[in-house]
Amino acid sequence: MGRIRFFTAGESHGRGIFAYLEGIPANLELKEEEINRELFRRQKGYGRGGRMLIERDKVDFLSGVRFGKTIGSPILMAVWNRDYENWREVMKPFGEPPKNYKPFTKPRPGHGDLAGGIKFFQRDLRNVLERASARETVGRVLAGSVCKQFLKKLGIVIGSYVISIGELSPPIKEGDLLKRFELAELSEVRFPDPSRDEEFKFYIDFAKERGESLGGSFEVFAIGLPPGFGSYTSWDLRLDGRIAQSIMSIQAIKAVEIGLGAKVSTLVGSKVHDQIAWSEERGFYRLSNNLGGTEAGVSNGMALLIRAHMKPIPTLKNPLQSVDIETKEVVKAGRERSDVVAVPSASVVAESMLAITLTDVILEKIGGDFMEEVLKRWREYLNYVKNF
Ligand code: EPS
Repeated sequence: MGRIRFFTAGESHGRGIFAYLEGIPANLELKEEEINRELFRRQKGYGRGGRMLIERDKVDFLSGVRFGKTIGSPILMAVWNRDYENWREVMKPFGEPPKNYKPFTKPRPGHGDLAGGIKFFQRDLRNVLERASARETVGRVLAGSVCKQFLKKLGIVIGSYVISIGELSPPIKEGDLLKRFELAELSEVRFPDPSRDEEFKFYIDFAKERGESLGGSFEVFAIGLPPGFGSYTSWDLRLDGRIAQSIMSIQAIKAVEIGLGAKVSTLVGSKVHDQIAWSEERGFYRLSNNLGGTEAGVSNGMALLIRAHMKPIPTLKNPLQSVDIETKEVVKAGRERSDVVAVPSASVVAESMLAITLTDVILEKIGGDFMEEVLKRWREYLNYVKNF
């Protein structure tokens, strides 16, 4: 990371989830209700499990903000877990476990249980699954929604929509990215055509009845980033690489593509590269956006378009084979309350990760310790690009 430092802490059934965000300029006006709206968007989506009926995620600012504005110091935010009340005895930091407590010893294939247990020498795999859980993404949305409010001041808009769940991938109607986003916001599965919702819900219910879980794919985009962000000069400065890392780091994501993604390998050059045009009004622009807004790891002024693919949720009602780590007996994997599908939520989390990455990349280049300074430099840069 360049200018921004961002960390999360917290266990799924512990006190809460916490986000630490440092490097946001002073005097950024923040709307608490905007952050809560983003937290709510993450909780929604058809196919989530019983936990989402318990939680009502709301931000609690612990530092870095006064009278609705950032003050330049680290921002610490909390979302307190309502479910902690039900787990207090099992999750308490000190004292003995309750009398009838049974450690989690039957690792679920696909979850971090076994690999994490070996890594940290934990024989109660609850110590792994509590942090490997995607509940952690609350912290990403906390920090991401602050970054989104920063980017909005610069005229950058971020959105997402689901393109498939399992094998169900209806055609997406033509329309620009913003229109797709707008429609996805009206859909229970965040598909950019709410008239398909019943089809998706039937498909998800069918998987649920069979004790199955599902994955899927989504696209996340950013509009308004000018050319020149990121760099080709060193591997770790490449914008596409930094975006890929931030999206791939979201729980259960197994592939990330930019623009046409994997398809570029099958097409001839003339069908891939985005031809260059110029007009007085727009300056340089492209006749297509196959490369998803980056060339040589540098933004080219077109919309950033990223596609991500998520594996099915690992907790299954009809569990797969596992081995008990204590008895070494072949057993059915442990069962926990779980979601059937969480692709709509993951798309909201990806918006946040993209927002954090772009805020970092922008502040690294533009700099500035307070918003007035950042905005002045931003306007100067836009002017420079237009007149290039
Ligand atoms: C998750 C298991 C479920 C999900 C959870 C991720 O939680 P629980 O075990 O409490 O039922 O609901 O996601 C969230 C809690 C959330 O806020 O997104 C897992 O094992 O990854």
